[in-house]
Amino acid sequence: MDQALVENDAVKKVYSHPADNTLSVGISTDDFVAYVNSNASDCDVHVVDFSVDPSAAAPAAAAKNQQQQQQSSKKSSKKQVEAGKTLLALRWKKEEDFAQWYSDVIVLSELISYYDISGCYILLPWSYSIWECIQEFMNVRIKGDLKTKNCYFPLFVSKDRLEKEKDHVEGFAPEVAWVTKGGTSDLASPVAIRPTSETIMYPTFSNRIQSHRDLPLCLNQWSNVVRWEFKDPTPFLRSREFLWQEGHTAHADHEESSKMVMDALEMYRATYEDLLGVPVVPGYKTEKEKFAGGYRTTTVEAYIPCSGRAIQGATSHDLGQNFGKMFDIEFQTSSGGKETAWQTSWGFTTRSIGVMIMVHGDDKGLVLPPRVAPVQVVIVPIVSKACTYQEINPYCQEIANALTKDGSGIRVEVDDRTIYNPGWKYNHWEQKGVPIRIEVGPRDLKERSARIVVRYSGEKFDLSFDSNDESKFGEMISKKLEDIQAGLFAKAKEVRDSHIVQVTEWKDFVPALEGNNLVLTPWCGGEHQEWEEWVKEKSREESLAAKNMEGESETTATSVAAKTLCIPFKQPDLPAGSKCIASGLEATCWVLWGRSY
Ligand code: 87F
Repeated sequence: MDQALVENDAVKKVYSHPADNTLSVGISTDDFVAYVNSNASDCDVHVVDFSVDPSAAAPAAAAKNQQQQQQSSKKSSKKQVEAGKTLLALRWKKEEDFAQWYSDVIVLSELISYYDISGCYILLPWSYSIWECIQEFMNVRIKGDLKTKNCYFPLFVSKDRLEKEKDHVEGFAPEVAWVTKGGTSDLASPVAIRPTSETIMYPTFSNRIQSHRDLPLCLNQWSNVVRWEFKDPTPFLRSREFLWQEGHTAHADHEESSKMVMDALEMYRATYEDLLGVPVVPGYKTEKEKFAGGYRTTTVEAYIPCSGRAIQGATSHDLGQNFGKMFDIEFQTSSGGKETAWQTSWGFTTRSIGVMIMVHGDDKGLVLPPRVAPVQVVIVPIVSKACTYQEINPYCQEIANALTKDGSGIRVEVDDRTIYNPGWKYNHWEQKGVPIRIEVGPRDLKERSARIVVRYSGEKFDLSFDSNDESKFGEMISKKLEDIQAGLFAKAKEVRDSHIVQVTEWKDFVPALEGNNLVLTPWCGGEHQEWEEWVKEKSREESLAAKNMEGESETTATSVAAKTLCIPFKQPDLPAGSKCIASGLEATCWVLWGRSY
């Protein structure tokens, strides 16, 4: 709590949102402090004087972030930063308290700033640049392989339109945000803010598609969407507004639309694995977990080692003709008949950035795969009395030029700021996850060499910089960046693979979950949705017992219960006579289960 609030008599009340953010309670500062410190709450008030200047060595942003972190910390913590002290390092180890570690990382690395509306976050340039890398990577494929064009539809959707496809919207209705006023006057009919764009786009599909010659119609939009979640928000993973791309396509037959579904999913696999270095399991959603408006849903599922949880990375839907029938998307076939178009939709969001942070980050902060790092190489001059900036900077610039020339495309920054010392800069760029640091000191200047430090492995080595053959230095660094990219993926994949276990008897199921694993089991398949529910309940019960817990809160975003993640495309051999883990019926495939986000 800000000391100014406690001391200033003019502040009569503080406002808080106990339990539910639809209500605010105003009470006197004294009563508030007394309440929080009492046994009625499980935390205590820590008073911080925000007016004290941060120490000279610290960047102003870090001091500000410190305040925001304290505001955002949910738990009572032994690790509060003392008044006036600046946060220079993460307060939490990843294994020690994963949630606190994540909050520290995203703020210290300057990815996120907090905002005064719950569930909404500011994407600072560092995270927005990552999103731009993702956009670049995907746009090449969207426009190329998928032959899909970018476009933009309006943010607002009328009530009539939104509710046109009743079945599809029904389950989602509580999350729709509405605009009810323009200035002070009530709108004659409120308009919704898009939670997804099927109902916004499909009337256009209906108008534009008349003949088989108008097909396929393949549109993509990059936009924001709003889903008014009531579960606890987490930056990137679950926010009320987020950024995404949504692809919507219409085709003349099911074969073509099915191919589009798979091609879009392959793009998502590539974005996770080849760009973000995050291994995923591609597969089909079960009937219970699929998008209700469609015919079949495919997904890529990622694994977060520290929490042992799975997370849906992206989805690609085979919509069949369901929406086509609702929205009259009909075309004249080449033989003169009428047919309803076959559609697909697919989406990928800024959640992917959160997954990447959680998978690669370490106790020093963010670890970025080179292909998405806004800065891939940072050059830090080491100055001293004997060797000044004037002497060393031209050499640093020479190295930077060698790395960027001939369109080699390496993203390099020379940190020649004079207000920070080298140690501060090492720390700063490590927190921000820059893959390679090049340290340049007096000895390097003399010997025309440089010290290379690799962020993810800590590896250090010297590399000589031959001005007659600068390209060699550039090639070595390019090669190293590729090795880092591959190394990060291999490391994540090894961890992920070691946490997928096969279980064939129920008694081993919850113990496997408790070991932070995803669980592959034989399963009786599509017609038996009730058994999925059974596993959910039974696993919740047994997990709570294993953890000595009584129950789960309604608003918690994560549950101890397991659900199906997908039926992986890549199926292990299923021995004849295998029985479903839940029903005991004949198994038809392996299904992947896990606790999830
Ligand atoms: C929330 C409110 C209203 C998800 C919602 O997955 C509607 C919806 O339709 C809704 N949350 N969905 C499903 C979205 C389906 C689909 N849309 C295009 C995607 C990928 C991109």
